[in-house]
Amino acid sequence: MIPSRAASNQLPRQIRPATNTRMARLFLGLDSSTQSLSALVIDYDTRRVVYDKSLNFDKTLPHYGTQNGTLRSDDPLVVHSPPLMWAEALDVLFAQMKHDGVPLGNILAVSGSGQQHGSVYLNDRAAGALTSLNPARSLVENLSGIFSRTTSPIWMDSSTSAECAEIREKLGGIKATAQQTGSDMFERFTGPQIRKFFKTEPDNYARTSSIALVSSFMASLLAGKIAPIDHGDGAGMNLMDIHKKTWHPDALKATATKLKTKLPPPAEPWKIVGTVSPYFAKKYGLNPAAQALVWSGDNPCSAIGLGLIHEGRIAISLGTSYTYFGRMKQCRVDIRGEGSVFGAPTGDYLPLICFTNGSLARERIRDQYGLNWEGYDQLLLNTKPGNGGAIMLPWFEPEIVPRVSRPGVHRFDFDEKNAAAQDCRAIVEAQMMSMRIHSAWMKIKPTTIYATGGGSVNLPVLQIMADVFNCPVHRIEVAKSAALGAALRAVHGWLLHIGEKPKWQEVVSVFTDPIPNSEVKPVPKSVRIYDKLIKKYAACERRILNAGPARSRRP
Ligand code: XUL
Repeated sequence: MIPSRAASNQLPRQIRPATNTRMARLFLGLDSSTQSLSALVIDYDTRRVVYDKSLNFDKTLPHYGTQNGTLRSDDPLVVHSPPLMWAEALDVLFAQMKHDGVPLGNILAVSGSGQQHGSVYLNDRAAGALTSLNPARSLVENLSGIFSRTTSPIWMDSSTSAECAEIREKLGGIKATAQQTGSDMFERFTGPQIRKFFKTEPDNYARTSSIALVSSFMASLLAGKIAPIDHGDGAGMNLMDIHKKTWHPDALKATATKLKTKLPPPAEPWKIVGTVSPYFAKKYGLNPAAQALVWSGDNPCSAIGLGLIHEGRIAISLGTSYTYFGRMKQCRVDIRGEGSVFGAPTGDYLPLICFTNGSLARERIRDQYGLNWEGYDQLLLNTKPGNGGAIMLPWFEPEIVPRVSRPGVHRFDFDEKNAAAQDCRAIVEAQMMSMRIHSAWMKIKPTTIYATGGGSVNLPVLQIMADVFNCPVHRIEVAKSAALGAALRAVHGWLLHIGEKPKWQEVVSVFTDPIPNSEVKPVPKSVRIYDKLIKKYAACERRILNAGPARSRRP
């Protein structure tokens, strides 16, 4: 059993620790991500993570031939995964939990998180197979012959530009598409992926009686019946009316024929699909009365796992790419089509923007000057906030936000003698100013920022973040934020189910507390400098974007 960081925290008074006389209230969160399947069990009363295990697809299930969980073809734009691998992983992980002595019989509810956008295509045998899963056979054997498409396109697939253009045009352009579905058409979103299947494999599309997302497919296995798609993940399809949270008739029509008959209804994120399938109870000893909730996407689940339950609390994840997301009470979409709005597990909205040039871009500069991260930070600290007016547009790779299809790094007003140090600072200042500019459509003034991901250990980066946003920044541990969020969603759904009125604040308490003493406060003088500099940054960006392929002062 692995105690979490939360375990060592002081327990708030209102939370009663489990005693020997009371059975622990355990909840299971699963996370079916691109590369792995994870399980996290939490003890709600003691606020402890009591079990935490991950299974890597490539290593554990090499017979599927995946690389980082994906199947590649000659076309680099096409990226699929085998859905049977996800099912087999579920068997392996439950067997592992049983072997590790996890008290599965005490689990009260299960929920999960799935990589967003990926789709699974089932034929008319699927519903019957799911209701009669035989514990004497493996899931793979039980599911044999239920797929109308053996592989699933996933979020990394970008082969649907033509389909995006076709659907967008029918919906009335970028602004209208975003206003209706929450996002402009994106290649990885499920609608354009379904359209491509409909166009290129019409017979197999016709044989498809049910289309699932990764999340709803996994929930269907757990519940032993076709599970609904929750509002969080449903919004990542370009098929759901983001306001009414029902399938959008025009989007369905623009995507493929008879699509409505193939989609389960969208459901609230706390919906209980049923008790868990007897398959898991008989085979692994899972509590037969445990409630199986709908699953959601990894970003909505992470929002809960990070404690983003107040509008104004923002998470900035500094990974390979950077993401900026939070909670939004009233739906506002990005009519320029850069950002997305998903449903949030709290019942309202989750606005999200994703930047390709995150750590990756900082690594380029670090390597260019032969530095390690300490050396990088030292050079950065040789310069002052505002960088003497030097501005960089760091588009080493094509960028999502703003949309930049032809990469290029653009520098303005650099001092040639101090270029290395200025580069180190310019890139971080650029990333933070760009986040501030391109999150303006959310109309949410950050009051607390939670910094996560590998890059969040760099204090100078967090200081620039605090100064640009004029907002305190805290570090938060998130190794398993999606699985934790799924477990907390299971708690919330179960409490509702037994007639309580759970408050999110209480559900996430302790589990999502920031790292103690990690607060970085904004420095007023620097805040004023960035308030001025951001106008210059925006002007530089406009100039380059309007000019097309750009000029740079220095290669
Ligand atoms: C979000 C997105 C990814 C996937 C995989 O739009 O494409 O974050 O959810 O993690």
